[in-house]
Amino acid sequence: MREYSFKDVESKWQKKWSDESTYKTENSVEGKENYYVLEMLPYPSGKLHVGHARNYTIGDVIARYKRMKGFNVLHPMGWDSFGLPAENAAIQNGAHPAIWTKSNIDNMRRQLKLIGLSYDWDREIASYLPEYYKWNQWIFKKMYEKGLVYKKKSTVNWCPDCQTVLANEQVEDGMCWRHSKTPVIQKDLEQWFFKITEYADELLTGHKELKDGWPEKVLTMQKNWIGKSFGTEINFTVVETGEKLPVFTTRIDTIFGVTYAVIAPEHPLVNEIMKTNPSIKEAVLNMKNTDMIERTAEGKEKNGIETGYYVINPVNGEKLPLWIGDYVLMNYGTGAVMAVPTHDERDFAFAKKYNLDLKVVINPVDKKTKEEIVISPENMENAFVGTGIMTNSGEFNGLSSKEALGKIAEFVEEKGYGERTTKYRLKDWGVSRQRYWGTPIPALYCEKCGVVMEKDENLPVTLPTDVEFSGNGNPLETSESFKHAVCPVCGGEARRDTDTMDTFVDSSWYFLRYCDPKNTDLPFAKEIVDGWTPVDQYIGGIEHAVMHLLYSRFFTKVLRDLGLLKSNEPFKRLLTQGMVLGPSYYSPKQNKFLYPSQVTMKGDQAFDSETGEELQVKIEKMSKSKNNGVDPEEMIEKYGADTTRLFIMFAAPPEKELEWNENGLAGAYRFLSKIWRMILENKEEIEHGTINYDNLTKEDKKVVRKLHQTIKKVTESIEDNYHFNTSIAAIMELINEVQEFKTNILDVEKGSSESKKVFTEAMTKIVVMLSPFAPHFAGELWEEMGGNGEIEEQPWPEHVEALTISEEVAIAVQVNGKVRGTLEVDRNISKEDLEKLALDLENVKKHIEDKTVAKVIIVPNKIVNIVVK
Ligand code: ANZ
Ligand code: ZN
Ligand code: ZN
Repeated sequence: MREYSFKDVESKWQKKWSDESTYKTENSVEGKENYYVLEMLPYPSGKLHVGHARNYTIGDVIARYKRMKGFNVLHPMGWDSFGLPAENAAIQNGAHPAIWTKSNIDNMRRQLKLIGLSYDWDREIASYLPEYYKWNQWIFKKMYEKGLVYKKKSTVNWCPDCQTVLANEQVEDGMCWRHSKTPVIQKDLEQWFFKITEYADELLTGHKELKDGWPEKVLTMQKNWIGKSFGTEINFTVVETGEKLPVFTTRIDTIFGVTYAVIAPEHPLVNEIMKTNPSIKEAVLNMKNTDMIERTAEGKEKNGIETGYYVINPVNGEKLPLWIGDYVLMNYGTGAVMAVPTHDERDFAFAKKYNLDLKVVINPVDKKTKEEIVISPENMENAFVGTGIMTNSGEFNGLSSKEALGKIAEFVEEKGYGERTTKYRLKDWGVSRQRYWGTPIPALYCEKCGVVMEKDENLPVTLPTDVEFSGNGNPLETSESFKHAVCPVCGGEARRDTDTMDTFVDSSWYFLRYCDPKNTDLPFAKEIVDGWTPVDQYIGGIEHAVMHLLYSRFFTKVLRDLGLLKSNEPFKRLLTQGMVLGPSYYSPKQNKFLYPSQVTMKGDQAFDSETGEELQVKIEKMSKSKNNGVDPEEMIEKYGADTTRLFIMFAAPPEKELEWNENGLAGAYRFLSKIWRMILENKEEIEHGTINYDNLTKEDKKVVRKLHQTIKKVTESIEDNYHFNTSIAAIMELINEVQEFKTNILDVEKGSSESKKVFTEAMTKIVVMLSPFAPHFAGELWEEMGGNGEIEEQPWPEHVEALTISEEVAIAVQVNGKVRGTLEVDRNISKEDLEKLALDLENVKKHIEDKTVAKVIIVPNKIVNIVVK
């Protein structure tokens, strides 16, 4: 017998798939429905990590399964290839970012092919290529013409090391996401923005369309991110200037309990106050330089500056002190807050710290007696944030606070003090980056014409090569050829914008480009994209819940409104795969993590092989910093791609965490080897042909039944949220049964032709069902068994319900409604025979001995009830 040599098998099939373009996809195929399965495209960092391998294998199994189910499947791959690391590499070693990027892509593409992923490589895209980013510029222009792109000065997060603006999401605990030791500072810059807020409401209501296909967790994260609040904007009056100070509150019911007001340090009023009260300048500057994330962190101590100014509460004319506070954000609401320390936690902490007044306006209600509990400020240890009965609130006293919320809002509107409004936490998307390795923004500045967009026929505005990567500032500004341009309107001299776009722009519509990747007239043709989108199944990490997944939804809606496509949503179903975990080995003495190769195991305990020191073992997310990652390529080298794929799919359902362990891999390898041997060692038992079900022995029937039960189970588990682990477990059970059949029947009795056909049928279906998981292996065995055509062309097996049912049924036998025995009988037994068998049971005989049988009632396949008198 030929041994299972995965290397030969895998390279053979990979070559064949490539030579024959096996996975090339047409945009439509007569009689087939389109199905689009997509994994989030990778950043070409250089090497695949195990998380990639898991993500893409899940997608590949789905793609292969759907093809066998008769769909015309689109399964593409590409590269999110703009961004900082390429530029940092350029700074370090002088090579142009394109060179670094291209060689990383080449290596990772080679690795993807080693996994045996069934991509249509003809549709590959890379965002760093002008033929791709041209369309970023084109879409930018279209959005500009629609008023969805604008420029404004704004305070931005700035990393002094990156010398660039960071998105809020790129700030982690006040530090740069790439420089964990560099505090982010605040800086005012002119920036381009996308008006995502114009779609805030639709991004929320659109969740209705997604609720069946997306994890609830992701929808909740988006909902919180968009942060829609209903409230009231009410005007206080600044005593010193007579000007209005609008504040936004969601708790207008507490308006009589306001004891001071707070504004953000960036509030325009602060500049005026500093003119008359310069002593606070330094404190204000300090406060402004603390970054936003830290300022608003929960539980963070609140800092304030007393202004010496006062405001008037419109509802009761009270004169209240005005403070500047770091817990108030300029870019939410109006940047000013009416503080009610008795009923708001943040205000309470602030008032306690600075000894400000407290006034209770809502009393709680006793849950049991339903009576009002009068609380007083002296006894409060926390703010009372619940609902209750109104007090100290003039004409609203005695109302429930819930009712008062509406009544006071009406009152405020009637009196003209303010209005009910809706606010969102979602901010417009700042897309300007002061970096080289991104899509140039197609804007120019002309002295005569102002801000103008480059002409369509001059797109793409390509990245120049006469640039210096010094590590300081924006390299684009060092290019003379780039900066000096011709005004597309007047033909005079113009200066090009040297900002590039946030790379999230690239990934906001790439899934549309795959549908029509070579289009040179448009980003994509509408009818082609409409034939594929929304993407039927999207797969990626939960870390993209808010940015990428929200931006893609925004882009889809914008492109729809531009008439470029039909869908409202980009991704019909979303699967967020779990993390891959592995053991980490920490040495307390050396204060570092050791590599598994440096560790010796004794039972469950781990020791440093060199020093003998006992190490701390922890199962945690694989990461470079913990030295606990596995290299997928090494695993493929050692066990083969099919084994690696099978292990990944078997070890956990896709959405759950997966614990890597080599024993599991070895087990998967043994499983495949067992099937290999069962087929190659028993070639003389292989007999294709139609099974005559009437001629089967009891043992034959048992195998047939198990086969059909397995087909059912495997298919149902896949259809139920892709629980591949359950599918594989079912196939393993079937293999054991077939193996028993082979040893006990085929080997011993030299089975009949019918038994051989049963064996062949079972092995054939096993190979077909394994093919999405272990495609090279299945292809090889299919060929060995002399299957017709290619395995990829085989339809997914369907079970026959009747064949899943056992022919023996257990029937309860009752006498006057009491169970007196059971019978194992053929399900097709006649009523007469069944009645005879029932009356013949020893225990039944005992109970009817001295009585007369009046009636025998038979419920087919369930019960025989003997009625006696
Ligand atoms: C008075 C009040 C009394 C409030 C009370 C709450 C409880 P959400 O629900 O997140 O929209 N607020 C308003 N603008 C703010 C800003 N720019 N920075 C920080 N806080 C701000 O939060 C709305 C509430 O957050 C508002 O309602 C306001 O405090 C505060 F018992 O007004 B409230
Ligand atoms: Zn940085
Ligand atoms: Zn001009």
